[in-house]
Amino acid sequence: MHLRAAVINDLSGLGRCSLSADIAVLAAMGIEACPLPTAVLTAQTGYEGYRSVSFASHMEAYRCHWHALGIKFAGILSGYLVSPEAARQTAEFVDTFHHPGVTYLCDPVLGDQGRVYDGFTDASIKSMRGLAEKADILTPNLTEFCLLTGTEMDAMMKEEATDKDALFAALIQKAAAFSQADLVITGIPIKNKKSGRDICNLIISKGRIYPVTFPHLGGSYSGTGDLFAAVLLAARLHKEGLVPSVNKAGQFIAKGITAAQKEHTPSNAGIDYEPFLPLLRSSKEDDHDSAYA
Ligand code: PXL
Repeated sequence: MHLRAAVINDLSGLGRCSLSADIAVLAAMGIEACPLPTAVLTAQTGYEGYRSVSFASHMEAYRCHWHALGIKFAGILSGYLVSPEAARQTAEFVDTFHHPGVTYLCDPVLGDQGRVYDGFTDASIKSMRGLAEKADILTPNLTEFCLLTGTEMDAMMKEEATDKDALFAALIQKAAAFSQADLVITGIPIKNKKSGRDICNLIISKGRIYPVTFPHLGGSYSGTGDLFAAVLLAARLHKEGLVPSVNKAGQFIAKGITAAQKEHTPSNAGIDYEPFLPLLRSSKEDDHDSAYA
Protein backbone atom coordinates (compact mmCIF):
# COMPACT_ATOMS: atom_id res chain seq x y z
CA MET A 1 0.00 0.00 0.00
CA HIS A 2 1.27 3.47 -0.85
CA LEU A 3 2.03 5.49 2.27
CA ARG A 4 2.58 9.25 2.33
CA ALA A 5 3.93 11.44 5.15
CA ALA A 6 4.15 15.21 5.51
CA VAL A 7 7.52 16.29 6.90
CA ILE A 8 7.60 19.73 8.49
CA ASN A 9 11.22 20.65 9.10
CA ASP A 10 14.02 22.94 7.92
CA LEU A 11 16.26 22.41 4.92
CA SER A 12 19.87 22.73 6.09
CA GLY A 13 22.60 22.60 3.45
CA LEU A 14 25.11 21.07 5.86
CA GLY A 15 24.68 18.84 8.89
CA ARG A 16 22.81 15.81 7.48
CA CYS A 17 19.77 16.72 9.53
CA SER A 18 16.12 17.80 9.28
CA LEU A 19 14.50 17.45 5.82
CA SER A 20 17.55 15.82 4.20
CA ALA A 21 17.48 13.12 6.87
CA ASP A 22 13.67 12.76 6.83
CA ILE A 23 13.42 12.38 3.06
CA ALA A 24 16.30 9.91 2.82
CA VAL A 25 14.95 7.67 5.59
CA LEU A 26 11.30 7.73 4.52
CA ALA A 27 12.19 7.02 0.89
CA ALA A 28 14.48 4.15 1.96
CA MET A 29 11.57 2.75 3.94
CA GLY A 30 9.18 2.94 1.00
CA ILE A 31 7.22 6.01 2.11
CA GLU A 32 6.56 9.16 0.07
CA ALA A 33 7.90 12.18 1.97
CA CYS A 34 6.16 15.51 1.25
CA PRO A 35 8.46 18.29 2.53
CA LEU A 36 7.02 21.43 4.10
CA PRO A 37 10.07 23.62 4.85
CA THR A 38 9.98 25.78 7.97
CA ALA A 39 13.25 27.54 7.10
CA VAL A 40 16.14 27.26 4.66
CA LEU A 41 19.65 27.41 6.12
CA THR A 42 23.13 27.36 4.66
CA ALA A 43 24.00 24.91 7.44
CA GLN A 44 22.49 23.74 10.73
CA THR A 45 22.89 26.24 13.56
CA GLY A 46 25.92 24.52 15.11
CA TYR A 47 28.06 25.85 12.23
CA GLU A 48 29.57 29.25 12.88
CA GLY A 49 28.29 31.89 10.46
CA TYR A 50 25.22 29.98 9.31
CA ARG A 51 22.52 31.94 7.47
CA SER A 52 18.83 31.22 7.95
CA VAL A 53 15.79 32.36 5.96
CA SER A 54 12.44 31.75 7.63
CA PHE A 55 9.82 29.99 5.54
CA ALA A 56 7.05 30.51 8.10
CA SER A 57 5.18 33.01 5.94
CA HIS A 58 4.89 30.39 3.15
CA MET A 59 3.66 27.54 5.29
CA GLU A 60 -0.02 28.46 5.07
CA ALA A 61 0.12 28.24 1.27
CA TYR A 62 1.26 24.60 1.51
CA ARG A 63 -1.54 23.73 3.92
CA CYS A 64 -4.23 25.43 1.83
CA HIS A 65 -2.97 24.00 -1.46
CA TRP A 66 -2.64 20.44 -0.18
CA HIS A 67 -6.04 20.67 1.53
CA ALA A 68 -7.70 22.00 -1.65
CA LEU A 69 -6.18 19.07 -3.57
CA GLY A 70 -7.67 16.63 -1.04
CA ILE A 71 -4.26 15.18 -0.15
CA LYS A 72 -4.32 12.65 2.70
CA PHE A 73 -1.36 11.61 4.84
CA ALA A 74 -0.74 8.41 6.78
CA GLY A 75 1.76 10.28 8.94
CA ILE A 76 2.89 13.77 9.88
CA LEU A 77 6.34 14.52 11.30
CA SER A 78 7.34 17.91 12.70
CA GLY A 79 10.85 18.89 13.79
CA TYR A 80 12.78 22.17 13.77
CA LEU A 81 10.41 25.14 13.89
CA VAL A 82 12.30 28.34 13.31
CA SER A 83 9.88 30.63 15.23
CA PRO A 84 6.64 30.62 17.25
CA GLU A 85 4.89 31.55 13.98
CA ALA A 86 6.28 28.38 12.33
CA ALA A 87 4.95 26.44 15.34
CA ARG A 88 1.54 28.12 14.97
CA GLN A 89 1.47 27.19 11.28
CA THR A 90 2.43 23.62 12.18
CA ALA A 91 -0.43 23.46 14.70
CA GLU A 92 -2.85 24.61 11.98
CA PHE A 93 -1.44 21.99 9.65
CA VAL A 94 -1.89 19.25 12.25
CA ASP A 95 -5.45 20.41 12.98
CA THR A 96 -6.22 20.20 9.24
CA PHE A 97 -4.65 16.83 8.40
CA HIS A 98 -4.49 14.85 11.67
CA HIS A 99 -7.62 12.73 11.17
CA PRO A 100 -8.31 9.50 13.10
CA GLY A 101 -5.85 6.84 11.93
CA VAL A 102 -3.21 9.42 10.99
CA THR A 103 -0.03 9.24 13.10
CA TYR A 104 1.47 12.57 14.18
CA LEU A 105 5.06 12.37 15.44
CA CYS A 106 6.28 15.55 17.13
CA ASP A 107 10.06 15.74 17.50
CA PRO A 108 10.30 18.82 19.74
CA VAL A 109 13.66 20.13 18.48
CA LEU A 110 14.79 22.70 21.06
CA GLY A 111 18.22 21.72 22.37
CA ASP A 112 20.66 19.03 23.44
CA GLN A 113 23.34 18.30 26.03
CA GLY A 114 21.64 20.61 28.54
CA ARG A 115 21.68 23.60 26.16
CA VAL A 116 18.99 25.33 24.09
CA TYR A 117 19.82 25.62 20.37
CA ASP A 118 20.72 29.06 19.01
CA GLY A 119 17.68 31.25 18.35
CA PHE A 120 15.10 29.59 20.62
CA THR A 121 13.30 31.55 23.33
CA ASP A 122 10.74 30.88 26.08
CA ALA A 123 8.04 31.54 23.46
CA SER A 124 9.53 28.77 21.26
CA ILE A 125 9.36 26.34 24.19
CA LYS A 126 5.77 27.31 24.97
CA SER A 127 4.59 26.87 21.39
CA MET A 128 6.41 23.52 21.12
CA ARG A 129 4.60 22.37 24.27
CA GLY A 130 1.27 23.08 22.54
CA LEU A 131 2.30 20.87 19.62
CA ALA A 132 3.59 18.12 21.91
CA GLU A 133 0.11 17.90 23.44
CA LYS A 134 -1.32 16.99 19.99
CA ALA A 135 1.21 14.22 19.25
CA ASP A 136 0.65 10.46 18.94
CA ILE A 137 4.39 9.94 19.24
CA LEU A 138 6.68 12.41 21.03
CA THR A 139 10.48 12.07 20.81
CA PRO A 140 12.30 14.60 23.01
CA ASN A 141 15.88 14.02 24.05
CA LEU A 142 16.46 14.43 27.79
CA THR A 143 17.22 18.16 27.44
CA GLU A 144 14.04 18.77 25.43
CA PHE A 145 11.97 16.72 27.86
CA CYS A 146 13.21 18.92 30.71
CA LEU A 147 12.44 22.09 28.72
CA LEU A 148 8.92 20.88 27.84
CA THR A 149 8.09 19.85 31.40
CA GLY A 150 9.81 22.75 33.21
CA THR A 151 12.18 20.33 34.93
CA GLU A 152 15.53 21.47 36.22
CA MET A 153 18.17 19.76 34.09
CA ASP A 154 20.84 19.44 36.78
CA ALA A 155 18.47 17.48 39.02
CA MET A 156 17.96 14.89 36.26
CA MET A 157 21.69 14.60 35.61
CA LYS A 158 22.35 14.08 39.32
CA GLU A 159 19.84 11.20 39.32
CA GLU A 160 21.80 9.57 36.51
CA ALA A 161 24.90 9.57 38.69
CA THR A 162 23.07 7.93 41.56
CA ASP A 163 20.05 5.83 40.81
CA LYS A 164 18.49 4.74 37.48
CA ASP A 165 15.19 3.73 39.13
CA ALA A 166 14.86 7.15 40.79
CA LEU A 167 15.57 8.85 37.46
CA PHE A 168 12.94 6.77 35.63
CA ALA A 169 10.39 7.40 38.41
CA ALA A 170 10.97 11.16 38.14
CA LEU A 171 10.64 11.03 34.34
CA ILE A 172 7.40 9.04 34.53
CA GLN A 173 5.91 11.55 36.92
CA LYS A 174 6.83 14.48 34.65
CA ALA A 175 5.59 12.58 31.58
CA ALA A 176 1.98 12.69 32.81
CA ALA A 177 1.44 15.94 30.86
CA PHE A 178 1.84 13.95 27.62
CA SER A 179 0.00 10.77 28.55
CA GLN A 180 -1.93 10.86 25.23
CA ALA A 181 1.29 10.03 23.36
CA ASP A 182 3.75 7.21 23.05
CA LEU A 183 6.66 9.09 24.57
CA VAL A 184 10.24 8.17 23.74
CA ILE A 185 12.83 10.10 25.77
CA THR A 186 16.08 9.62 23.86
CA GLY A 187 19.72 9.80 24.88
CA ILE A 188 19.39 9.19 28.63
CA PRO A 189 22.87 8.44 30.02
CA ILE A 190 22.75 5.43 32.35
CA LYS A 191 25.55 4.07 34.51
CA ASN A 192 26.66 0.56 33.65
CA LYS A 193 28.86 -1.37 36.09
CA LYS A 194 30.87 -3.12 33.32
CA SER A 195 31.48 -0.66 30.47
CA GLY A 196 30.81 2.57 32.36
CA ARG A 197 27.90 4.08 30.47
CA ASP A 198 24.90 3.12 28.37
CA ILE A 199 22.45 5.29 26.48
CA CYS A 200 18.80 4.56 27.12
CA ASN A 201 15.80 5.45 24.99
CA LEU A 202 12.99 5.30 27.50
CA ILE A 203 9.55 4.52 26.10
CA ILE A 204 6.62 5.60 28.28
CA SER A 205 3.35 4.36 26.82
CA LYS A 206 -0.04 3.90 28.45
CA GLY A 207 1.50 4.16 31.92
CA ARG A 208 4.17 1.50 31.29
CA ILE A 209 7.89 1.90 30.65
CA TYR A 210 10.17 0.06 28.24
CA PRO A 211 13.86 0.98 28.39
CA VAL A 212 15.71 0.32 25.10
CA THR A 213 19.40 0.55 25.90
CA PHE A 214 22.54 0.74 23.75
CA PRO A 215 26.23 0.99 24.61
CA HIS A 216 27.37 4.61 24.87
CA LEU A 217 29.50 5.26 21.76
CA GLY A 218 30.48 8.83 22.65
CA GLY A 219 30.19 12.06 20.69
CA SER A 220 27.16 14.20 20.04
CA TYR A 221 26.39 14.39 16.34
CA SER A 222 24.09 16.63 14.33
CA GLY A 223 20.90 15.07 12.98
CA THR A 224 20.74 11.92 15.07
CA GLY A 225 17.41 12.97 16.62
CA ASP A 226 15.98 13.67 13.15
CA LEU A 227 17.09 10.29 11.80
CA PHE A 228 15.73 8.54 14.88
CA ALA A 229 12.31 10.20 14.55
CA ALA A 230 12.05 9.44 10.82
CA VAL A 231 12.91 5.74 11.27
CA LEU A 232 10.48 5.46 14.18
CA LEU A 233 7.60 7.08 12.27
CA ALA A 234 8.21 5.00 9.14
CA ALA A 235 8.39 1.74 11.11
CA ARG A 236 5.16 2.59 12.95
CA LEU A 237 3.44 3.44 9.64
CA HIS A 238 4.45 -0.06 8.52
CA LYS A 239 2.70 -1.35 11.68
CA GLU A 240 5.89 -2.54 13.33
CA GLY A 241 5.63 -2.70 17.15
CA LEU A 242 6.65 0.29 19.26
CA VAL A 243 9.61 -1.38 20.99
CA PRO A 244 10.99 -3.01 17.78
CA SER A 245 10.60 0.34 16.00
CA VAL A 246 12.62 2.17 18.68
CA ASN A 247 15.17 -0.63 18.56
CA LYS A 248 15.44 -0.35 14.77
CA ALA A 249 15.96 3.42 15.00
CA GLY A 250 18.60 3.02 17.73
CA GLN A 251 20.50 0.33 15.81
CA PHE A 252 20.55 2.51 12.70
CA ILE A 253 21.95 5.48 14.64
CA ALA A 254 24.57 3.27 16.34
CA LYS A 255 25.81 2.05 12.93
CA GLY A 256 26.03 5.64 11.62
CA ILE A 257 27.91 6.84 14.71
CA THR A 258 30.39 3.96 14.49
CA ALA A 259 31.06 4.80 10.83
CA ALA A 260 31.39 8.53 11.63
CA GLN A 261 33.94 7.74 14.32
CA LYS A 262 35.92 5.59 11.89
CA GLU A 263 35.88 8.42 9.31
CA HIS A 264 36.66 11.12 11.93
CA THR A 265 33.57 13.00 10.78
CA PRO A 266 33.15 16.31 12.69
CA SER A 267 30.12 16.28 15.01
CA ASN A 268 28.52 19.25 13.17
CA ALA A 269 28.56 17.24 9.91
CA GLY A 270 26.30 14.50 11.26
CA ILE A 271 26.72 10.74 11.14
CA ASP A 272 27.70 8.53 8.20
CA TYR A 273 24.30 6.87 7.89
CA GLU A 274 23.95 6.67 4.10
CA PRO A 275 25.50 3.20 3.58
CA PHE A 276 23.02 1.76 6.09
CA LEU A 277 19.81 3.06 4.49
CA PRO A 278 19.17 -0.22 2.61
CA LEU A 279 19.09 -2.06 5.97
CA LEU A 280 15.98 -0.10 6.94
CA ARG A 281 13.77 -1.85 4.41
CA SER A 282 11.34 -4.10 6.24
CA SER A 283 10.55 -7.65 5.29
CA LYS A 284 6.98 -6.45 4.67
CA GLU A 285 8.23 -4.20 1.86
CA ASP A 286 10.10 -7.14 0.38
CA ASP A 287 6.77 -8.99 0.36
CA HIS A 288 5.35 -5.99 -1.45
CA ASP A 289 8.13 -6.30 -4.06
CA SER A 290 7.40 -9.95 -4.62
CA ALA A 291 3.73 -9.14 -5.24
CA TYR A 292 4.87 -7.28 -8.38
CA ALA A 293 7.48 -9.80 -9.45
O1 PXL B 1 19.03 18.30 14.26
C1 PXL B 1 18.39 19.32 14.92
C2 PXL B 1 18.46 20.60 14.14
C3 PXL B 1 17.63 20.79 13.07
N1 PXL B 1 17.67 21.91 12.33
C4 PXL B 1 18.56 22.89 12.60
C5 PXL B 1 19.43 22.75 13.68
C6 PXL B 1 19.38 21.59 14.47
C7 PXL B 1 20.29 21.43 15.60
O2 PXL B 1 21.16 22.21 15.85
O3 PXL B 1 20.30 23.72 13.92
C8 PXL B 1 18.60 24.10 11.75
